[in-house]
Amino acid sequence: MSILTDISTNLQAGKAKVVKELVQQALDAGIPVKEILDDGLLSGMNIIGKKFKNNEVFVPEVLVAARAMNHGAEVLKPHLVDANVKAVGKVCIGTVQGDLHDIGKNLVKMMMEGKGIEVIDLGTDVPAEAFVKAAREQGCQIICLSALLTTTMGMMKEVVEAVKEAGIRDQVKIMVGGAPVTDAFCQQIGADAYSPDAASAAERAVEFLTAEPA
Ligand code: B1M
Repeated sequence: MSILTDISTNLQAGKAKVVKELVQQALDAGIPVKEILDDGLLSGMNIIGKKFKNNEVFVPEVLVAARAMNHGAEVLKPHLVDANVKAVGKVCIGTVQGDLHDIGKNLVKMMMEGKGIEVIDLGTDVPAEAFVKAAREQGCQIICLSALLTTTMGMMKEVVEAVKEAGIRDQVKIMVGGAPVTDAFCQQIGADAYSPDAASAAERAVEFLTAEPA
């Protein structure tokens, strides 16, 4: 069995400590970080997702798998940092109110930090006002929103509205992502950019932060 299959299998079994060790072994063996993430960690998470959908596993099993995923990703974190990165700006990120999924958000945060962006992580279940407060008080140039549920993605519109009401819409970009979110939805709610994955979200954020003022 390859080490990547091993990572996937142990992640599905929720063995966080073993997953951490295997990820380190994979790095030591020179396997590229993206391969470890895609073919080890995310592959395991996808299998758990399918089993969850088919009622073959339930919330407790998914929770321990998610914990193992986050532990494994932490080991990859230092390797996601580009060499010679300069500080490019400040972003606040969170999973919207009512939603507790944080794996995608954490990956976006890691990729952004790897590009020299300072990321204020507001966590999960974050109300619209908390995004506005963070943007105002901490001077975030971008608000990044994650949602994994069709029932919570509507909260993204509330954040856009709250930012408008606070009178700071022209100072802050709003980026959105998460499995049920689409580019059409992004446009419909008046956000600035949709990204399908963590790497493209980080690239888009850098584009916003380094753009010449209009
Ligand atoms: Co939940 N869950 N879950 N869950 N869960 C899903 C999302 C679901 C699709 C499973 C299913 O039924 N097939 C389903 C949603 C259905 C729907 O709304 N259409 C679902 C459900 C129903 C639920 C509960 C309601 C179940 C219940 O209690 N009956 C409940 C809701 C709790 C709540 O939030 N209020 C629930 C609970 C949970 C757990 C707590 C057990 C656990 C979360 C643990 C955690 O996150 N710490 C969990 C998990 C793990 C999943 C699945 C299995 C995996 C999600 C995940 O982490 N994927 C998921 C099934 C699936 O996706 N196949 C499922 C990996 C992650 C890397 O992908 O987050 O999409 P993702 O991130 C991607 C991109 O989307 C993008 O970058 C990432 C990778 O590059 N991205 C962004 C994400 N955020 C971004 C933000 C950006 C840009 C890009 O900003 C700019």
